[in-house]
Amino acid sequence: MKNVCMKKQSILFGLLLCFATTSLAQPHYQPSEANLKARSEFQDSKLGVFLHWGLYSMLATGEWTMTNNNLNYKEYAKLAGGFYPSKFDAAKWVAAIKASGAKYICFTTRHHEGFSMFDTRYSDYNIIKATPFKRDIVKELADECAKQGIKLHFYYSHLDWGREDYPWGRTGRGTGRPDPKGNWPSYYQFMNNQLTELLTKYGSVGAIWFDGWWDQNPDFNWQLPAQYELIHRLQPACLIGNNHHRTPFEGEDIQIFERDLPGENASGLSGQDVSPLPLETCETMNGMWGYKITDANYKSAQTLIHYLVKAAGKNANLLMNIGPQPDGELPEVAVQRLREMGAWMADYGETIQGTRGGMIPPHDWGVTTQKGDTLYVHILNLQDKALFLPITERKVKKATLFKDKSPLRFTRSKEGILLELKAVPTDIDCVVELTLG
Ligand code: H79
Repeated sequence: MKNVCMKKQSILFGLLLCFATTSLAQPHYQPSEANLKARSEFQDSKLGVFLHWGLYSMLATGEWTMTNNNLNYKEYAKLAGGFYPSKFDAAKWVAAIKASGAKYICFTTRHHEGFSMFDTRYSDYNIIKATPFKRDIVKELADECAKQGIKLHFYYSHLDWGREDYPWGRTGRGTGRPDPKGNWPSYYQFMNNQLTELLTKYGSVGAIWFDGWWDQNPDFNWQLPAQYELIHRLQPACLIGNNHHRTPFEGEDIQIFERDLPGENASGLSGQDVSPLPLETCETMNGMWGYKITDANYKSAQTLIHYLVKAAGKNANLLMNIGPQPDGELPEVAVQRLREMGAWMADYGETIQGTRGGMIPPHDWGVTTQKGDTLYVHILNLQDKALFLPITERKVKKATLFKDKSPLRFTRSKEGILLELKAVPTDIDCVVELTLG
C-alpha cells in the first residue's frame, strides 16, 4: 500500500514538474508567413552589398581604430564636427550597387564607434545633430532603395565603445569611459528605442544585422528574446541575423558567417555548425570593412565571382563589403568591381539567383546550383576536358553549355555521368546546364 502510494506520488510529482517546466518555458518562435516569404526571397537574391560607413572613414584606417589606438571617446566624438561628405549621393550609390546584380544593401546604421548615421531622438551623437552635414544618410538611402527597387538591411552594433552606459566588454577598454560597470538597463532601453526608430521611420527593412555579442562573456544576458520580439512585432517580415559566431539563437531568421563559407573555418571566426536557416557570408573586397586609405589590395573580379558561386553552391548568399570614403564616394576600384560583377551577372545571374545549393556537393572542380529539374554545374577549376558527376538518384536527360546552349555529350554509368567538354574550360565559370528527369 505504501509502495503504491509512493508510486502515485512520484507520478504526480513528475506530472507537476513537467507542467511547470513547459508553462515556464519561453514559447517557441513561430516565424510569420511574411517572414518565411522574406527568407525565401533572401535566399533567391544571393548577392548583397555591405557598406561600412561612419566617422572612422575620416581616419581612413578601418572601423576598429578607436579601440585599436585607445582613442578617448570625447576626443573621438569631435570627428563628427568635421564630417561633411560633400559628394554623397544616395542615387549614385544605389545605382552602382544595383548594376552589380546585388539585390540588397546592408548599411551600418551605427557601428562599434557608437555614432548614429541616422536622425535619432535618443542620442545627440548623430548625423543630424553632431555634424555640419545635417542630412539623414539612412533616410536618403532608404528612399533611394525603395525608388530603385532594392532591399535595405540595417547593421546595428550591440557593443558601443563610446557610451558610458555600455558595460565594458573585451574591446574598447581604453577609450576613457569612467565606469566599467556601465548601466545595462539604460543601454538596453537605448538600443530598443533606436531599433524602434529604424523599424518605423525608414519603410520596410529587409533585415537587422547584429554584431558585437562576442564582446561580452558568453553568460552575459543580452536579453535578446525581448529585443527580437520587438523587431518581429514592428516588422514581421524583417529578418534577424546575429554575427555572434555561434549556431543561431531562438528568434533568428538567418545564419551569418564572417569571412568564411558555411562549414569552412579559415578565418577562425566560423567554427559553428551550419543550421537549416538561410545562410549568408560576408567578405571584404579589399582587406578592411571601413575605408582604409593604404589598402589597395582589392580582390580580382574573378576571385569575387568565384566566392559568390561557391557560396551559392553551399546554399548561401554573399554579402560583399565596400568601405565608402569620407568624401561620400565609393572607392573607384570598388565601383569597377561592381561593374565587372554586373557584367557577369547579366549573363549568368539566372544560374545563381533563384537557385539553391545543388544535389552534388562542392568539389575541387566547382559547385552545383539547382532550380527545379535544372542542375547548373559551375566548373571553376578543371584542367581536363572530361568531368565525372556522381548523379545516381536522378536521370540526366540533356546536357548543354549554358553560355551558347550548345549540346554536350555525356555517357551514363551506374555511378553517374561522364561529361565531355569541347575544350579545357577557361571561362571564369564554365556553366553546364543539366536537365534532370
Ligand atoms: O563590422 C565588421 C567588423 O568591424 C566586425 N564584424 C565585421 C562584419 C568585426 N569585429 N571583430 N571582428 C570583426 C573580428 C572578430 C574578432 C573576435 Fe574577438 C575574435 C571576436 C571574438 C574573438 C577580438 C578578440 C574581439 C574579442 C576578442
